[in-house]
Amino acid sequence: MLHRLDDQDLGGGAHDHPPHRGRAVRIGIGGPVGCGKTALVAALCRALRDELSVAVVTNDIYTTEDADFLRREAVLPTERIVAVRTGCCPHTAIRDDITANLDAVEDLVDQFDPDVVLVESGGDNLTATFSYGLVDRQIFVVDTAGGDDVPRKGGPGVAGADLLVINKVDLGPLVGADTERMAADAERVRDGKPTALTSVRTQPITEVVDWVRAQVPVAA
Ligand SMILES: Nc1nc2c(ncn2[C@@H]2O[C@H](COP(=O)(O)OP(=O)(O)OP(=O)(O)O)[C@@H](O)[C@H]2O)c(=O)[nH]1
Ligand SMILES: [Mg+2]
Repeated sequence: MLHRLDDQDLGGGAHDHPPHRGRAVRIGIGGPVGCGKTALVAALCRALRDELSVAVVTNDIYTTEDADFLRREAVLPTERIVAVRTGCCPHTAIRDDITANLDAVEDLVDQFDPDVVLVESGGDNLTATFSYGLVDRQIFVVDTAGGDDVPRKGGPGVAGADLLVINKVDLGPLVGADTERMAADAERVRDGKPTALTSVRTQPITEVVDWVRAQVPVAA
């Protein structure tokens, strides 16, 4: 089925949904397969867990690998990390039929009353975006290895996400990606919304941590 852009819940769609239960700010993290979403979630948990109450929902199609990784890395207590097995296209579970994700988020909200819930989407294509019925804000992640023309091509994730993260900057020179151009192209399509360049594996992600903190009323 083809979606019109305004069906995809980006661009102020938050106002069309009833308020969420609990005080938690729900932040969706989407982007193509392997761009570094789980690595970003791990880094955010490590950076914020001592000052904020954090919980995580992960999405995988067939496995619980991302949740297993986060638990193995002990980024949060085990019970604060919940896996949703979508069994279908990742974008369906975050945009069209959000029930399983909504249940997972609300269970965490009821149990822990967290300040922030991070919802990692399964890796998907450039058109995958979250319903604002599920999240309050969304981060879209792309990486230099996925091609430096990706930001120029735009699309709802790149253009509409509340924060765009261009990750794996450390790999830019190795794959011939011009990171500066990626950032400039992103700026052109993002209408003033922020973009962060990161190398989650090798550098602190201060800009992203500050952005998340700014979304959380108790931390701002
Ligand atoms: N060099 C480099 N590697 C990275 C960086 N961020 C993540 N990686 C690596 O990229 C691979 C994929 O990272 P993940 O965090 O699993 O990516 P993902 O987007 O969660 O993947 P899916 O959930 O399968 O879509 C892992 O081997 C990470 O260690 C980075 O900034 N630089
Ligand atoms: Mg992942």
